[in-house]
Amino acid sequence: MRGLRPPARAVIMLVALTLAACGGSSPPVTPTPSSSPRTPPVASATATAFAVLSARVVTQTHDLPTAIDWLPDGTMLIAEKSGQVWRLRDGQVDQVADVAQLVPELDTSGEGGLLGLAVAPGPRLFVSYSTRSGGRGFEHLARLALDGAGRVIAVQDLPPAIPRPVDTARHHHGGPVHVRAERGACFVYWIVGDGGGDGSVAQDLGRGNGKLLRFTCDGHGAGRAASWQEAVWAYGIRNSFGFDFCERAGVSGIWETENGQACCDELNFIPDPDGGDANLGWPLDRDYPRDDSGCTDVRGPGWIRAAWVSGTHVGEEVVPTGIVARPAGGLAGHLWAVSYREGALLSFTLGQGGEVAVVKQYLPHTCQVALVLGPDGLLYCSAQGRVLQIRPG
Ligand SMILES: [Ca+2]
Repeated sequence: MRGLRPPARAVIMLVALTLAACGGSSPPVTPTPSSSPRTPPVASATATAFAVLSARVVTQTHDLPTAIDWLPDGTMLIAEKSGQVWRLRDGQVDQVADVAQLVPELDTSGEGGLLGLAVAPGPRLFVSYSTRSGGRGFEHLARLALDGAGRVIAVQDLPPAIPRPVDTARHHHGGPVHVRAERGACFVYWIVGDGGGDGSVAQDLGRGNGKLLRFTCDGHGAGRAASWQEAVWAYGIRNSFGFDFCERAGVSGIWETENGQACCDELNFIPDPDGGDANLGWPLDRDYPRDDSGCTDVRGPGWIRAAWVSGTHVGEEVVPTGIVARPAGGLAGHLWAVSYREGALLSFTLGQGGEVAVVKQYLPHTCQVALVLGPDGLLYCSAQGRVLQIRPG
């Protein structure tokens, strides 16, 4: 993540938002980039209704929460960059794990640390984290073993750790983790960043870096070999802090936020039919052609074209992190993502063809990294030292 600049404070604001369908029910609108150097492109609104949006602090935390999920009984689990995992139940917070104690090699420098958390049926808990040992850096996807009280007693790696291509790199780690049920089977998805350097590993199918990986929940790559090499779902990824499952124009798939390079942050959609062989372009798309209308995505043979690309110049990046693509109730009708740079929520409204028609920014200085859909249908985001609930009204 570039430009680590925490939002100055949590601000509870009232905002207006438009309502439309996630799959796209609004008429297509041509995006009109903003001239502001720190505002994402904004098009004329196609509002069909308005509501009020507000944020409230759900709980204070010790560090930066990187991931939030819920147990089947409604208990909220919060993973912090420092390695601690907390549960919030009936207003009480207690610690269920300190991964830094269980894994002394945990590397929390730069963008590293405990980075992903997802709950699968069982319940089974999956996490991702980064380590450093012997001067080398690694990315891990692991399952947490629990005792009878629900506390973590061991961290069990699933695939072998993925070595970082640049051992001195402190960024582009891996990354967000989510679980999806598919035809009654459980799959865990994990994004691993390119690990720094020239990004060439993202196009190398023999390396785990720069990939979206898909495993069965027992740790097998797409039901085949128990290795990350057999688990590549998408490649050509640079540095992602968020993805979610939804549809676009009637096709199921995965929405993903991507950082950079430079101003050209991306919102990508990976159609499920392309899974296993989806190329998001990095680093071949390093040099976007740019003009006054913004960054124009280039499309190489077989690449998936970005659904949206941010600004024209360095400084116009939004640094996207968490994303929710399937909100319900008053929040439905948009994709929601966090801009780390602004600490703000971004709403993406799709046109009938699934194109990004409207982008708006809400609640500046509020959210930083995680953004998830709660069991109550509301959004939850994280910022340094807190978890917030976002609701209409
Ligand atoms: Ca790309």
